[in-house]
Amino acid sequence: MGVVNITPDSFSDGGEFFGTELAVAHARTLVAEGADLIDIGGESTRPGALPVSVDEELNRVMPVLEALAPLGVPVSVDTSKPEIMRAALASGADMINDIAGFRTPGALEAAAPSDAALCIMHMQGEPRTMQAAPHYDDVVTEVHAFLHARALAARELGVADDRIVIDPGFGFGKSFEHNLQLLHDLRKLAELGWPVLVGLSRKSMLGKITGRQSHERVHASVAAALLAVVNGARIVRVHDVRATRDALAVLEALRSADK
Ligand code: HH2
Repeated sequence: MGVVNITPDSFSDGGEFFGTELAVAHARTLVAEGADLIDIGGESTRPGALPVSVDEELNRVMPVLEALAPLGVPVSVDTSKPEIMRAALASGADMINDIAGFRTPGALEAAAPSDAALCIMHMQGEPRTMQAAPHYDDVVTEVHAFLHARALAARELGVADDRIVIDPGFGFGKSFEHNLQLLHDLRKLAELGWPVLVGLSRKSMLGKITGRQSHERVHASVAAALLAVVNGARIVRVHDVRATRDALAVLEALRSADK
């Protein structure tokens, strides 16, 4: 999954692809580099980010979604707002990626009556304050229970299992140790049975390990994506598609010798 942030303030690429033409060109590049799926988002979720209005988010996301339709690559829309979900689904979005796990009132009801996939992500707190003092008694057990409960809630509204994707939400209300524990025990989440998506690309956890700024975290991001897939992830949300693709090709070759 290649990331296209149509925002002026995203943590790793804020402003770089702000504006419809820049965003569409970047999406095309990511597809050419081997992305199977593009995730477009009009609101930054970085710690401390300020919310964006419905109109502003629609203005950012909808023209890009419409321009990407002829490309034939599945498009995911990263939003927590039911209004954006409805508009995106009416324009053919293939996935709704909700960092709030479809907890906003009306979100599940907006996304359920469609054929699209739902990516249910775990977050403790909300972006403005989530990194202030994240606390868990047992992060893996709590994230597991949350994802299970939200997936069952989606199922109750008629969402078939093959439309559900789950995501532990690296960096969303989690300390360095929480993130590391989740990556270590990712297999436990995969055992729930729904495909696991992870977003580790360029995140601060990798900055803490390597001491590098977000743009210099490509190698660490590729390593993290590879390890996540080894630990059971099925979809990796990344900024650096070409590098990640190459690393995953090596893993695939190794796995094909495993028979
Ligand atoms: N991470 C970010 C945004 N959306 N969605 C899912 N499902 N999983 C993630 O880990 C995830 C996500 C944050 O990264 P980015 O889009 O690069 O930055 P920003 O939120 O500042 O736009």
